[in-house]
Amino acid sequence: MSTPAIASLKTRLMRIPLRRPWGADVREMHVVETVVRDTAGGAGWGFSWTPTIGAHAVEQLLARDIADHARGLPADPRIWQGVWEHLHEAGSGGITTIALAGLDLALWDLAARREDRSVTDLIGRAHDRLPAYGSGVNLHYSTDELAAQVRRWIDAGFDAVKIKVGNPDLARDVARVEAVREILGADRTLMIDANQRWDLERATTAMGALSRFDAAWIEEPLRADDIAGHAELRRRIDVPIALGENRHTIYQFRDAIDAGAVDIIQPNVVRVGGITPFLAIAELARERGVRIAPHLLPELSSQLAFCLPDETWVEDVEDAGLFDLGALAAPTGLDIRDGVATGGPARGLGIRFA
Ligand code: SMN
Ligand code: MG
Repeated sequence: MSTPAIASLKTRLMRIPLRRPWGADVREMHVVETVVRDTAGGAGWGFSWTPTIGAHAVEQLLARDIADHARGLPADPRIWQGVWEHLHEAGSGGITTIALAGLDLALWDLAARREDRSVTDLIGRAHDRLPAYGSGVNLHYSTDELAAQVRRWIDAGFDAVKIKVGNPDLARDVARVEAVREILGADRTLMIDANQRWDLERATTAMGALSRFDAAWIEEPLRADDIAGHAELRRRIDVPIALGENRHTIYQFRDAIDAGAVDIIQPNVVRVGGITPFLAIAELARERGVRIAPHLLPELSSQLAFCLPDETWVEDVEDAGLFDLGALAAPTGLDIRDGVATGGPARGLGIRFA
């Protein structure tokens, strides 16, 4: 039986208030729900996501350029490359790939539900349980608030946490990381994330001051675009470098890896354009022997992390799960408890917005 064609692609832009703001100006995030219907009466649900910038542009790309191009094509995720090439003059990645994820996720949901199984089982499950880490967008927290957050994670059973660094005053970073390491003890894992706030010299100095706290990785120490800078920093410091939440194509990941800029790549499944490119990037990581740790979106990323050959972390940003924020009609089945991620949907991606 041949694959039915795409009959329609519908979008719905949603604003989701954050219970725990990610900064003075980041009090909400945006989701564009996508629904693909095929000519055989099947339907698939997906979404695009962007915290602050570009949600309307993403919805317009989906509702016009992507929907117009996709109508009549097979309702099959393998159309990804052709749609990406079609969008390319508007940029190889960024808004284009964020939008394209909305189509790709809906097509994966549809493909899995056609076979009455989960996307994880359709791809091929390798793990039933994975370690999760508690993650906080907490640079703007007082040190007391930060300490309280770390204690909440320990009480919830997490053995690994990630906090922000990159304060204008390096002494403040040192004091905060020291306080957090003290609370964690020597045996729990600590990751630090600078969200691109340093330049090469500043990063070198900062990591000199922070190296004694035994971070498992320093994330986005420099502008994500500065691959040569990351490669030079990686020669200078011993702490592994993680990046990728702001890389949008497999070419950008390949170039970062081949330049020696990164130890752990962190593709965000939506920002790279969906599950199809995410899996290709994961295969690249395996070929090149670099670690991969999916960025954010635990309800979705965990479904893919369960399919990766090597065990990796699931990132659980405090109070930022789509279900916890009231955005979903029903839970996805993902369970994060005692620092371990298990479960997931029985069919498709299981992500339906309220
Ligand atoms: C992050 C990025 C975007 C939204 C929330 C949190 C952060 C992370 O950089 O790595 O978790
Ligand atoms: Mg980050």
